[in-house]
This record gives sequence, structure tokens and C-alpha cells, in this order.
Amino acid sequence: MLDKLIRKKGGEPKTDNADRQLLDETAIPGHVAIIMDGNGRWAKKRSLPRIAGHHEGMKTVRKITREADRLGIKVLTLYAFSTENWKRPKPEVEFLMRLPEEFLGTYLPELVERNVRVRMIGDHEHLPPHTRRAITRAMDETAGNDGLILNFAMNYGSRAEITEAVRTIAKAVAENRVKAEDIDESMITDALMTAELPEPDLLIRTSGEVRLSNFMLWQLAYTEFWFTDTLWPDFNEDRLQEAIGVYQARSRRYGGVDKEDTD
Ligand code: V07
Repeated sequence: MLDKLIRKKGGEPKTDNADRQLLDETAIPGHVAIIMDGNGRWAKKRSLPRIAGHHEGMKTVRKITREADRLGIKVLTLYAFSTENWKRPKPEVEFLMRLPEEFLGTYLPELVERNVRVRMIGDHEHLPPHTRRAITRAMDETAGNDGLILNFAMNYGSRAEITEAVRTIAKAVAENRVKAEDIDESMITDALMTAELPEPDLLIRTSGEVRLSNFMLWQLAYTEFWFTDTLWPDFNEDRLQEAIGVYQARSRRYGGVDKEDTD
């Protein structure tokens, strides 16, 4: 059993080891989804413009992608831009729409080298062409990779996703390819943009907000949630391990009884 336990390795020497986790490497969540909140607040605390927080948050994306890969997570979904985010001031939106290019310009070679596959969920047709091009190129260049799936939710909204799925199925009914009484949960699951992905095992939201904000409403039905006050730019390997540690402790507590019948 002890050899099944792994300890975080590498990094600078720490004065305090309390945040280091013993994780059960046989029970790493397959799919971790993260709402990366608190970038603006991180900047404000330092009297910096909000965009400085977004830029710092991008570096955390790289750090957490590497750690997720190292831990053996199979799918990492990151909520990068919601359909609501268009309401922000135009210069901020324009800055955000440059981040995929900057991120991929810097890190795509590393992702390719690490066998990471880049994917995206969300409405890509209404992204600026330069943003779309960068993401499409990254998806194409990593299409043959079979390691970690790095799935960006970009211009994503869960209700819009479900609405689109309903439309697809309604069309199939109208064209007599499907009978209304044959519509079941799996048909809806298969009509969502996450059709090829497993459901998230663990949802993390940073920055103290305790809401789903229209993120993966269907897919999160059985997911464990973990919330932290840590702002996204301050999120790190130790916090990810802490989240996974909590996830594992909860799984152990179920102790073989049905997850949905623990009372
Ligand atoms: C964004 C940095 C992370 C915190 C959240 C807001 C700001 C990485 C990407 C990205 C997206 C697609 C892709 C490659 C990278 C990104 C946006 C914002 C819009 F293929 N970080 N990041 N996209 N932030």
C-alpha cells in the first residue's frame, strides 16, 4: 500500500511541509474541471490593471497543466471565457482574446513535446478570427497526441450548449430519424460538446465564489466540488494536491456504499 502513495517531488525547498499531500496514485480523478476565478482581484490587491491579473493567470494555466499531467489526470477542463464575459469593457475583452495566441505561442511546443492534446468546448464561430486560428492550429497540431487532454471552455455557456443539443435532437425527430419516446439521457449526453469526454470527477472554483456560473450543468451532476479562497494567479501545485486529497478522502468515506446513498 505504501508504494501506492506518492509524495510531491521537486520544487524549491519549503520551510513548511504542511501543505504537501500524500496522494493515493490509484485514485487520481480522471477529469478535473476548474473555474479560474480571482484574476481581477489579484491585480486590484497589487494596484495593477485587471489585465495584469489575467496575464498572471495564464502562467498558472501552464503550471497546473504540468502538474495535472505529472499526477496522471487524463482530462483538465479550464473555464477560460464565458458567454457572459463579452459584457466586460471592450479593451479587457480584446486583451483576453489575445491570451490564447500568447499562451500557445509560448507553450504549444511544450504541449506537443509532453503529448498533450488541446481541445475546446464553446462557440468558436463567434470568436475573433485571430483567436480561432490560434486555437484551431493548436488542436490540429496536437490531434495525434494521446496524453493529457487540455480542454479549454472558450465562449462557453452550459445553457447554450444544452439548448443546441435539444435543437439537434429536435431536428432528428422532425426528420423521423429519432422517435420522441426514444430520447434518453445518453442521447442528450452525446449531443453535448463534451460527448467524447468522461464526466468531471472533481470541480474546483478559486477565489471564494460558490456558484456554477453556467458551467457544465449537465456534466457536473455527480461531480465532487471543492472551493478555495485562493485567487487563480496564486493557485499552485500544492493547492491542486490539496483538492485531490479532499476528493480522495471523500471517496474513501463512501467506503463501497453507493455514492448517492450515503445517509
Ligand atoms: C485566459 C488566463 C487564465 C485565467 C482566466 C482568464 C484569463 C489560457 C487561455 C487559452 C485559451 C485557449 C487556448 C489556449 C489558451 C486563455 C482566455 C483567458 C480567454 F487554446 N489562459 N487564458 N484564454 N486567462
